[in-house]
Amino acid sequence: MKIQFLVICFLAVAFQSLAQAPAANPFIKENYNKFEYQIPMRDGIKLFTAVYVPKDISAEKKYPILMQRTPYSCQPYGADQFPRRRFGPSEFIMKDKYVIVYQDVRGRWMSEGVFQEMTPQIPNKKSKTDVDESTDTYDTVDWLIKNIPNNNGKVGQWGISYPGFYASVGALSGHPALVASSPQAPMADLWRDDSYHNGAFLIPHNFNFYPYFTNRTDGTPTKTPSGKEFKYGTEDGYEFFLNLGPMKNSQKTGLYEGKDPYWNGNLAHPNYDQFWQSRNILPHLKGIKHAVMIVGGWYDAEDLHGIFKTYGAIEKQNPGIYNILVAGPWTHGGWNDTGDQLGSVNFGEKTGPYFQENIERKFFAYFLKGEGDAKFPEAQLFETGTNKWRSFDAWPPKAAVEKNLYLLPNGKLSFDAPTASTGFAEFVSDPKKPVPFTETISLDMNRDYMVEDQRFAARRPDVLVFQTEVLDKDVTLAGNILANLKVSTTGTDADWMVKLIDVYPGDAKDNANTAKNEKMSGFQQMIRHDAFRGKFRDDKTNPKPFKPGEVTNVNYELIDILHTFKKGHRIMVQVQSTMFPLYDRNPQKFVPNIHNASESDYQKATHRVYGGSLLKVRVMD
Ligand code: PG9
Repeated sequence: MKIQFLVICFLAVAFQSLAQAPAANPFIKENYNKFEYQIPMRDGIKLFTAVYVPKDISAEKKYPILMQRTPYSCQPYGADQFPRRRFGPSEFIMKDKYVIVYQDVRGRWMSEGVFQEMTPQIPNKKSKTDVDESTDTYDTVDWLIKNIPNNNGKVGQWGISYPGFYASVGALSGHPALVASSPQAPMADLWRDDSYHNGAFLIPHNFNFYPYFTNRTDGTPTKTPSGKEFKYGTEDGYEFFLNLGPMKNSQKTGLYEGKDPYWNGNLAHPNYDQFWQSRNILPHLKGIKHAVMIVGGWYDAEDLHGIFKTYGAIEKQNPGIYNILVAGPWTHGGWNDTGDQLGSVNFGEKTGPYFQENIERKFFAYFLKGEGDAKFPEAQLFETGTNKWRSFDAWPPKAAVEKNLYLLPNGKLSFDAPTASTGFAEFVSDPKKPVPFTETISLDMNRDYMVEDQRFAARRPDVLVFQTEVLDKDVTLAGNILANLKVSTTGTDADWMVKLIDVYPGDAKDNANTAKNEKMSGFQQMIRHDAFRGKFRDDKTNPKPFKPGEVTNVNYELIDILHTFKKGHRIMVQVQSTMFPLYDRNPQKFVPNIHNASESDYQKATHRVYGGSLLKVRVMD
């Protein structure tokens, strides 16, 4: 009896585990075979690589290789385990069939070695031990070409976010078989992308991210995710992070007990020092000899800077190569979704599938299979406001004319220069009651804050509002925006956030996506914003205090847009000094490292924005 009971238990457990095993995507199982390799790099470190090969590959029917290098794992592990959902850049490409390759980058998951945050590129390598992501890419491509039977000798790479960075730096490998790279929402310089925005630290974005990087702090390859379960005790990020205070207190939360080199690496480097400078990939993006397609979204809350600066650096540093830009109304990686709306804003069509089928699919088919053509415009961008795709032969467009939008002390915003740049607008900034960055109650950096109605902020006394008269014609802005502020503070440090906003008319109608608690009537849609920590105004590496009361220039860039403010709308600019908890608070008293500030350092301050402050914008006729 006992044995029967045991057999029944065993079968029950076996069945249950099979029943729980996620069902693999049948197309993948029916059309691809899977292999797993540990590929040796030139310094002997082996990188785990999963290879999915079309079953019908043969000497007569060769396929190219399409690769992603990632810190986020090659799951599911096991040659008999297949992804539940699609794999590769899109379902279209999966079904067109390629040899699809995923690789755990050095030091992550099942690969050997030690992970480095955005591995610093070694410009002049002297020995086999001088390895970086470009050499790991070269060695991987070389091995794949030589060891995957019946590949057609061509390799492409793609990736979003961190994988986007690996695609950018992989393009420097110089391997002749690498003929197409698509860095998508790539990180370029963490001090402007995911970690800081001009010195202001992104709290929830990083606080919630780095626990996923702690499954390898002992260095041994693992298939096991880091089991960090963190009890916030609330769903309200504004409350949680206000109570947490300066980031040094993260060490007391039990989440970062001082062991995490990546989170602590961020906190140890609040200035643009060698740690960040050595990780900025942009100056290295030269000598690329193959096709590149940069992809990104106007509403990318993580690597917006990386998208346009990677495209621009490659364009400038590799004259004449095939380097194109695609930007849509997408959040971070949003081109993998329908891309037809964000928050209460509707874009009128499914821009994600359009991109996947008509741009990305054709890009790889041409360069890897020789199918179709590569007659793509230099820049294919979705113009928001009018909701239409536009093509340009250069980005930013040559036809755009630089104009000034003047912030006038009476709350007006005008393209007409004031007769005298006099007066000021002022507000009291209290770090104990910072301006929220969103009305959504969340512990995260919720994606739709990038287009959220800003009336909740406009009505606060610590947010300055400047707006044009009602527009009598459409105004299209294309390219980046340069904020030239003349400011003062009664403190010795201050943050400045500039927000560019499209103000809808009172008779604007709701759309299918308008949230039930929102109205498009008078909607103040955020179009672009960015933050600047004032201590870095003259030197990002050596910060300096403000002189209380002294009129001081704070000049910085807001990243590219292509947006039409339609006739009947207004253009609005809001200026504030807190945007919490998106960014950490500035004590408004100069301290060497704000993450180590004491509660007593945080002080109210009165800030002023003086006449003569303006935004330099590019206007399309
Ligand atoms: N760009 C994302 C990220 C990188 C580093 C810190 C936080 C987020 C990402 O790779 O998803």
